[in-house]
Amino acid sequence: MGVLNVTPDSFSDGGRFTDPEAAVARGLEMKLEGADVIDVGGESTRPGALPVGETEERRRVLEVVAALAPDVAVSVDTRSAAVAEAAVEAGASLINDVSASLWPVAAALGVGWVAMHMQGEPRTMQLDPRYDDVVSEVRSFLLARAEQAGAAGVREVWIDPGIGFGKSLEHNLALVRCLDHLVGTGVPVLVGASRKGFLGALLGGAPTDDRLEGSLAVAVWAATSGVGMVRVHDVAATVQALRLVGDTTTTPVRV
Ligand code: HH2
Repeated sequence: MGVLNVTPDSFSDGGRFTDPEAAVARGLEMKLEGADVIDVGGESTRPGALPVGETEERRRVLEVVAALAPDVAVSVDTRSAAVAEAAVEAGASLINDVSASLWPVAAALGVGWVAMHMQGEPRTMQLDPRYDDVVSEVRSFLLARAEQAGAAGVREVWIDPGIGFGKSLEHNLALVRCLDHLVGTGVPVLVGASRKGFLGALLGGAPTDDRLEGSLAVAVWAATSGVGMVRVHDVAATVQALRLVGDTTTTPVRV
């Protein structure tokens, strides 16, 4: 899953793709690099981010979704039911939902749904995240949501531990280490660790654009743990790295 943020303020690619033409070109480029899905997002959910109004989010994403959808599978990264509905109408086939609440929309529209775990909300989630047992709490939450979605009739459900969403460095590392606990639920798992802050912290304060090696290491680790899809900025490099893993496991990992 290639990341395409059509926002002015995303933590990594913010401001680079606010021009729809540049966004569509980057989406098609990621397809050529080997991405299976392009994830179009119009609202940054980085720590401290404020919500974006629905009209503005629609303005940012719909044109880009409509332009890409004939050529490549598109997911819409949104917490808004109205934006999700409009994006599906424009051609998106997957709702990537960091609020893990939009399964009724996915069920009604007959599209896939990603349920991501987040503690709190973006503005305040990194202030003091706390868990008794982060791995089992995240696992139980996601499994319950996947069961609700399945019962509602959603036919393609993914679960995602939400790296960096209301999690300390230790929480992120525990979740990455124990991805097999999520895989063991039998629900397909998606992981988004690309260029995230915990890699910067581990890599001695490396800036966002200098976290490629860490991002690749997590993608390869995720694939060997049985994760089915990784959400990344650096598609070409990730596809190359995962080709090796794909040759040594039976299930190819999607990007
Ligand atoms: N992370 C981000 C956004 N959406 N969706 C899923 N399923 N999993 C993730 O880990 C995830 C996500 C945050 O990264 P990014 O989109 O690059 O930045 P921003 O939120 O600043 O736009």
